[in-house]
Amino acid sequence: MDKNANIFVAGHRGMVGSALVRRLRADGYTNIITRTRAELDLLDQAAVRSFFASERVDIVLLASAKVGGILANATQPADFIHQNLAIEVNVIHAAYEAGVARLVFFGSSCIYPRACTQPIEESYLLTSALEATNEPYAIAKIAGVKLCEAYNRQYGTRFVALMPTNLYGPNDNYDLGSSHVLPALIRKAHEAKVRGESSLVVWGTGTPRREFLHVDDLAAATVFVLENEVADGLLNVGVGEDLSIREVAERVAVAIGFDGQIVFDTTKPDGTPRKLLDVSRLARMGWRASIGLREGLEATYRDFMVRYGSDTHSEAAV
Ligand code: GFB
Repeated sequence: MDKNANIFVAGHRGMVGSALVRRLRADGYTNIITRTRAELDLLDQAAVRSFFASERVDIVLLASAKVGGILANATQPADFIHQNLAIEVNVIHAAYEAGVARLVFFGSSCIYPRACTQPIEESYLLTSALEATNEPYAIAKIAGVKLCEAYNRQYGTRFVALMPTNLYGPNDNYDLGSSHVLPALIRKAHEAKVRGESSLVVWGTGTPRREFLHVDDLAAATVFVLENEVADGLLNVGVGEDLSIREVAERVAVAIGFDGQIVFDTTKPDGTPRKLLDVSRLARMGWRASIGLREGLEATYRDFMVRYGSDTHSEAAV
């Protein structure tokens, strides 16, 4: 991949987008194009077409999305399906019209059926029903996968859909109403520790299992796919092992130094029982994740402390 390629990172301020920019800069890519939401509203089709008509873009990394944890998905289904569909349709079509050579679309492991065989292979897509708590989001992301495949087939584009498992890392969302499990537990364990509370409340039964990929590993996988001209439509990106939510809470408590009791709030949903990705396709091409959960957790907590450590005593903090 030409180090002078013009690379548009859509969603550069988010956890995935900022990790992509960090990695590209570290690897010597200097022509990185970014736009804030105020500068370019990806929900506005005319604005997106005008952007691609005025900017020379060689590669698009489509990390912009409406994302959130199990509660956000359950309470904002229309926003999740509308915004994600609009963003991907606008950007993928405008990229094709502008003759963009490569595009990477980012989905999520929730696109796969709730009850499929584990670990989940890419071929299991659309083989049975989705998890109800995030079906609107999953449908939108499945549409993104199909958009890439359809444009590749009809127009000869080389658009790739990467499906990461649950992500965590620097610049994550720590709002307890909309965040994913790992940042939520980091914040809750930190606040319980600094407030001297005796218990850490974990949602659900603690029995669901989740796989966690550090966002810097996703950025590394993305550059690997681009530099190795990988043209496959759909690729899982994960670490190949999972653990229960109870185990995650215990690991977080150790990393933060909280030694109180872990209690489970079973009035909250468990969501998908398990969604461990089969990572062998990308492994056969030569890429594997390298950031372990212990190391990743400690680094993420350090990032949390830099950003919020002094003022998480109020809900307004994040
Ligand atoms: O990460 P999470 O919100 O989403 O929840 P999913 C994962 C599991 O952690 C669920 C439990 O079983 C939650 O009940 N959990 C325990 C918590 N404590 C907490 C907490 O304080 N906050 C949160 N958020 N969860 C998401 C999809 O599913 O996976 C997204 O909704 C996306 O669309 C993402 O696909 C990757 O892992 O269940």
